[in-house]
Amino acid sequence: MRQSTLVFVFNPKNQILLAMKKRGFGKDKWNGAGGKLEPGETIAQAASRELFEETSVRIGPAALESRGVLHFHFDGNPDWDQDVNVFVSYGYDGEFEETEEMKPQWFDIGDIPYDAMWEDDPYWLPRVLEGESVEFEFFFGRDGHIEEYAEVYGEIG
Ligand code: 8OG
Repeated sequence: MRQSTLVFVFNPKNQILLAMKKRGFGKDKWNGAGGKLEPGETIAQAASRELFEETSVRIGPAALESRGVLHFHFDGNPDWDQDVNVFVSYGYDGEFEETEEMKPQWFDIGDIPYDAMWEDDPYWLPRVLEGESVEFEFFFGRDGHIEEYAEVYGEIG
């Protein structure tokens, strides 16, 4: 399956950095930074590069904590199927800046705008915020909504 990445950064006030996606897959949704791997990259390297490209902040691959993986399946659009590898970081260098792709903003943990995020996020993001690692399968129907989902139990890499 195609591999993609997703990074959530936290500040010392325990706020989470979300960014409004201005174009592409997930446009007009708040989300962490991230995207597909380039040839030769590890998953963590791709997460670090995408974070920099989308928000101007640098966090080295080794400083990103892995928090599991989400397997997405899209009925009628198998080209979109992907594994999204989730990372968190509690430290960062520099200042976040709006880029061509994303407009970043800090949110209090209690004020996460789930209504303007991917429909699956409320199933797993609260668990990641609690410090857990997660693994889920999500099946999206042709209407763009979740048809089925399941938590995957077992060892998470
Ligand atoms: O580079 P590209 O535009 O494909 O990046 C898509 C980004 O969106 C990438 O960071 C992975 C992320 N993403 C999905 N699906 C979902 C989802 O259901 N929830 C969240 N929070 N992020 C997702 O591709």
